Amino acid sequence: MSTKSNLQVARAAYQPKLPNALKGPVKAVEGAATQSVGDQAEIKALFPNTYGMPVVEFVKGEAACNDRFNVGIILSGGQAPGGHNVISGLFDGVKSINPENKLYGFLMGPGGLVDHKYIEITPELMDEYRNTGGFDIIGSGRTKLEKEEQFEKGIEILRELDVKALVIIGGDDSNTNACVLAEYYAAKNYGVQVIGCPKTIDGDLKNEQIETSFGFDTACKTYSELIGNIQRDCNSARKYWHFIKLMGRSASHIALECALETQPNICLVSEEVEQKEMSLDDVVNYIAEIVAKRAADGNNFGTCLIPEGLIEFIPAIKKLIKELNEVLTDPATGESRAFASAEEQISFVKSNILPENLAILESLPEDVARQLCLDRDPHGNVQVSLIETEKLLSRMVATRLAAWKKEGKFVGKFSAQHHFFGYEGRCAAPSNYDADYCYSLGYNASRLIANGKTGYMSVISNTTAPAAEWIAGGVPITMMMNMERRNGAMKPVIRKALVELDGAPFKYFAAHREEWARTTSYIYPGPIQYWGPSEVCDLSTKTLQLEHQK
Ligand code: FBP
Repeated sequence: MSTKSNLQVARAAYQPKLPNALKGPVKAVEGAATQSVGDQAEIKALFPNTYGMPVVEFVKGEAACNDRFNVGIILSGGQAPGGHNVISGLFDGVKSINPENKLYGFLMGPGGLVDHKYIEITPELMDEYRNTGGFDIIGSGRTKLEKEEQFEKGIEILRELDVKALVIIGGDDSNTNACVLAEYYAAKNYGVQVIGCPKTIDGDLKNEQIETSFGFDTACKTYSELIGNIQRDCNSARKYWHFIKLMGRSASHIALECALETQPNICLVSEEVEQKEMSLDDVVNYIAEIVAKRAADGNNFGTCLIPEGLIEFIPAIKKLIKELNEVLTDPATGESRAFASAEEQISFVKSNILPENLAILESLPEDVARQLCLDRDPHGNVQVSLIETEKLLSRMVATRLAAWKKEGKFVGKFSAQHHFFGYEGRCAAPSNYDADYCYSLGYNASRLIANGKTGYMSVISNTTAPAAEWIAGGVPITMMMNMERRNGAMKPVIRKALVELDGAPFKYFAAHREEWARTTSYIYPGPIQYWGPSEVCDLSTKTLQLEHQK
């Protein structure tokens, strides 16, 4: 019996599309010197060897080299569909330069580099993983690569393996660290290049140069299929309100994209909640009013999408989290303080925060307050995926509606179901878009390496056009940086892209949401398709389409 499904076997044979510019030998065309998006003087001083480098575009031309070299690769942070295709693109790219070239994968994230845990990615191993979801070929991890001793441990193994370049596949934090590593190796003249690759389902690693992070497309399509299925069920039984929390960390890109794809009755957008300075109470009122209006029309059912980071954007809670982050950091080391137990940590927090923040903390349901006080991820982020906002909101809406019922303001029934979609989509088999985009990102990284670049992010743009017309090149990571306060200190970081309220995707949503709230105008997108008409199989996200229409 085969260990693979027929779909897996057929999908393994898919040859991802490459931009024409990357087919055959390429030459690098360099633009003018660049600047960081903010705090130019500080970023320049911190990155003297990698600041100001030009944007690079590849066009057909003479190959830069056909040298023998080895490359290392690291998968960093949360899984995102298409990671294996970045690796296969890189693998095929380095082999096309010289078949003797080798690719090493460091195991379980950046920690594999520091601990010298790696495997060689052989042709047989690579073929097992082409066009599959997941990061399991080498595993991923959240170890933060930021200390000199880690960089020094890294160079030991990179030298031992004769590695010319390291490719780090990660989100904004991991690419920030990739840039710090590139600068360190350049300053020390270690001769190892570092290239970043934009990954995250959250969609928040994007800017003027990066159209989208990989994995966002497949993850949103997977969640939208599930939301569509729920909406069919909901519209069939007409008895439940479904509260659906969607991953995405701070940014609401995933929730917004899913709303554009499925037209739910409600979708909250954290960035708008912050801009309108809404309290938790205001958010509850907003939902309860829509539930009441639908009930008045005889519709005691609906769907409500909730971005995972919502709680962090309610201004009073944001202020509280800011203070919590400072209090939980040891100013002497810049590291998180260590506590013997969760209880000790909570009591330390309570006795060290401002009275107004303590009042907010104590007004929150106990489970939410507890989660806010406890552990951060290694980059200092609140672990929002652990906060059950969907249950919190539906509980509060139920209480509000019960009060309104007594006043005669609510005449219907309210019964809720809860869902959290996150892990369901992070390892989905990549859509054609992500399969092609990721393969191109990896292949393109091999060209950046061959051209001697370091401190660059692999970038593929114009991706709403057919793949043949995509533009390939590299952008200096320093160009995306500014200074931000993290864990109590100012740090150089890649600016996180939140939903822009004057951007085309949000404006489209805002123009239609009242209609979607009242009338039931659900869309049922169905599963991702790999074969069939191009308008079904090769579509990018609605977010990207709307952004490109402007
Ligand atoms: P990255 O930013 O590392 O890509 O991770 C994204 C994400 O899926 C978030 O949406 C989510 O909040 C977080 O990872 C969950 O982290 P973990 O996998 O550690 O539970």
